[in-house]
Amino acid sequence: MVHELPALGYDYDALEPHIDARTMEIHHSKHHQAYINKLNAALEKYPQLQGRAVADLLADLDAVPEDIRGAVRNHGGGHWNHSFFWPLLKKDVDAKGPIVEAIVAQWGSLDTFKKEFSTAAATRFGSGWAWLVLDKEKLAIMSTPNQDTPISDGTTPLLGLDVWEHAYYLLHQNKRPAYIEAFFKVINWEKVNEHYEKRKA
Ligand code: MN3
Repeated sequence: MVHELPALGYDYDALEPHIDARTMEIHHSKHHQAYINKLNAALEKYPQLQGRAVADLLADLDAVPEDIRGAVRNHGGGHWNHSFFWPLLKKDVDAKGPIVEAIVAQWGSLDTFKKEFSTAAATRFGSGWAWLVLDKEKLAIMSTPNQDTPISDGTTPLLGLDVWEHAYYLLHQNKRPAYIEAFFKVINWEKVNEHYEKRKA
């Protein structure tokens, strides 16, 4: 057992009513755990890779042995993405700080950014993620399919939104836009600022 489920850092009901406790519990304790179990199973054959940070493996997937490359991409990606996602969620955090200033400088307003990010999240066909990334010092909105992660493209994720149905179906059923709207009420801008400042430093 190499990789382990990180603690959520808050209670399952901490994001109510925007994201419900049952969804958080299943998402964290079942879905995220499953990615970790399958990643660990794939790495069993390659003990030399077991001590490597999953971010390092994802940043250079071509260096991962071919027979487990897909598993590392999917389950390692799932582990990394969810570990990145949980701390991005917190209620009642004001949208302010250097990242918000940079967003306004680039998109003209936070509202315009929200619209474009929401479109990226809503139009990702099937399962995947929407992202705010730093791409060569420039902010960009992108989305990835499945559990693919911006790290594999060489960009630095600052904010991410899981748009797999398992992230919202219990509360919002098929209404992904309602979940995206709820997400904007629980963005932990302090954490997004942290990612941005760390990258700039
Ligand atoms: Mn998920």
